[in-house]
Amino acid sequence: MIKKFLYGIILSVCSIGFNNAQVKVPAPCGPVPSENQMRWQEMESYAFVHFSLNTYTDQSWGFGNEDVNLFNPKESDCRQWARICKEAGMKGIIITAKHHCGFCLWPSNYTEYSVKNAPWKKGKGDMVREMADACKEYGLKLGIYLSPWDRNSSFYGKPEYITYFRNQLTELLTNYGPIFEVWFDGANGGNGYYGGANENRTIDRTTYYDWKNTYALIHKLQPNCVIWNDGGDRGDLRWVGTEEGNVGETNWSLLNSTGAVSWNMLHYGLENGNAWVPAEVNTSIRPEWFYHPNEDNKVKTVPQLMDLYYNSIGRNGSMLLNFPIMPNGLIHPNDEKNAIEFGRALKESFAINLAEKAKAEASNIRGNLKRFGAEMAVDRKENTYWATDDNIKTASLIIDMGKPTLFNRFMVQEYIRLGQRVKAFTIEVLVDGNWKEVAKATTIGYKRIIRFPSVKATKVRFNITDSKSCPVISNIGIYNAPVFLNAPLIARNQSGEISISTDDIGPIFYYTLDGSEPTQNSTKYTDPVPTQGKVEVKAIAYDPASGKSSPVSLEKFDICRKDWKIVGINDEKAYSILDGNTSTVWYQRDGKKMPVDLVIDLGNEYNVCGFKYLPDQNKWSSGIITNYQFYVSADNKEWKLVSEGEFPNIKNNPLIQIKKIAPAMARYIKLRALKNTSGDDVAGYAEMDVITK
Ligand code: FUL
Repeated sequence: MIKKFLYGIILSVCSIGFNNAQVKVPAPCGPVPSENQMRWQEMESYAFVHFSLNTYTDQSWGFGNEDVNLFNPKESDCRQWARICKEAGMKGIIITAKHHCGFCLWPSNYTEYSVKNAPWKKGKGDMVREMADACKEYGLKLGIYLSPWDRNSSFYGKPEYITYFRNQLTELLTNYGPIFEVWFDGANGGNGYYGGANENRTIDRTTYYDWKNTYALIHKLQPNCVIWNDGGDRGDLRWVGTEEGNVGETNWSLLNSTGAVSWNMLHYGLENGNAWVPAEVNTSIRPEWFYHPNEDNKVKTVPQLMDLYYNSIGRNGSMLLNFPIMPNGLIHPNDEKNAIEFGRALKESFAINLAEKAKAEASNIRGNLKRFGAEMAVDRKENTYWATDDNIKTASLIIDMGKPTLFNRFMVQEYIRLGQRVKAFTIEVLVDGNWKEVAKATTIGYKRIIRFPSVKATKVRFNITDSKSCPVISNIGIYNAPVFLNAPLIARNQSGEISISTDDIGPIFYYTLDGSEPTQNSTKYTDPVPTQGKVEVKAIAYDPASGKSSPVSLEKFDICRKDWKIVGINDEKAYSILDGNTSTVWYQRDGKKMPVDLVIDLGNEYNVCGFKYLPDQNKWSSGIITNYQFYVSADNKEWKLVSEGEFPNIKNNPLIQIKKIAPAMARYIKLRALKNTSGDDVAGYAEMDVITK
């Protein structure tokens, strides 16, 4: 009997062993990343640098006729750029070798419009070479931005341009060592200098560039390079539909390999797409991409950069953060300071993984095998993972930290070499013997980081509540990250009252009106503050509970708009364009065809030297003006045209548009809308203001 029993045990152990040997790694689920995409995804964060003739003309898009003699960055030092990016934790730099104006930062053999004819280094300089050398020195990878749209080239719009473009691409991909990414901007505004033609040239974006053959050239010259292309044939990576610095919380790394891509697809990916096309989140450390002195106090603060990190890398995207270069050839000290502090804050946030020393157990383990066990998700190794049996689509993993522990971040990664699977999950924590849900989320992908208010708990339960196929989780982290307060928002309404606010819960505000730095000894903000005339407001948020202060916010307001009247409009709502609230918009849709005029009576005569126009912040609204004329008048009868042109890149980056004019005495101003982004006759305004002397 005993013999029989032992025999039975031996037999069943053997059969478990036999079954285990049969348990294979999970089959891939849907499309999977290529080796190039994998290498790129693991970089996580890298930089852009925007530098060109625009840097010298205070423009965002050059027309193509700007003088090459302007380019003379006397102190230029790509090593400074590389050092800052390295200290900010970045792994590479993409340089704007050629922006839309056509000026080349390298001495191209195919055009005269390049550094070779600029005074910089007596025409012997090569900024791409210096960038490549600096990247090498700092252990960073090099990427290339080459604008397909070229407003300088006489070839643009003709078949010859494609050869010109490929010749330039060949120079860049042959002479500067390994390139990790090429970036093809989709912008195409139409008009330009085009070798002196000064005309509008339109192309068919779907056929003109013949991307198929350009991609083949890239694959031949740089087989390890990934391609970003906005609007052309499907590249290896996708844009996320905004330049604000976030991708959807639900973010599938999939799209269809052909067909049109809607905004939703860009922002959220496509759950059942047939191609792996992961998201790259691109944004600038300042509102605009190129350097503009008036943005020196608009540099993203550490809390804003941390938000960017969580809204890009923390949502299964990569983070591409731009640094504008100043005319002297350096990154501004404000940008440097914030970027380096951001790097430190990141290190501090993720220094200690509380899950690492913890015990892990799972509700289901594939074939009950150790190599697919729960501990594989907390072993720090990239190539091991916790996986369940094939038919399992819901499962839990408990992490036991042994004692009550304080934390506020949960990080999870799927083993994406086998595809992206998880559709939904929750996080619960065990406090005083009770499970409490702290977060509910959707997709994971390469990396997902969830933020929640600090909680002290012994165990964390990660529940996968829906999955396309059996879950495969490679890594889990639990962290107690420092919390940063956001700099407050300062606004002034039409009657001149200053208000200070924040989205954070709890802080109080201190402010100054005399230019001094606000501290806890400054005036405490309680109610809107009445002001008159020009005023400079600085404010901080302060959290009494933690004793922490936010970075300083600074806003400079021009004359008070109290006496302003919108002329000839009987709609009271029109005054929302003067209310200081950037989210209220007024649309002029009175059936008139473009051009549409907005006339404002300033109430008194002023020496006007510019105007500001903030478009609707929703890029899909009609009414976002792209081409304008600006007039001034003393009597609302005789008008003088003082400025005209374009509001470049206003749809993708709906910034306040600031246009300076030669000072002119005026009581009335007129903004004439000539064209908008949607090609209809609506003119929309979130805010209007003037700059006076
Ligand atoms: C946009 C361009 O038009 C901007 O100037 C900038 O280069 C940004 C990265 O892409 O579409």
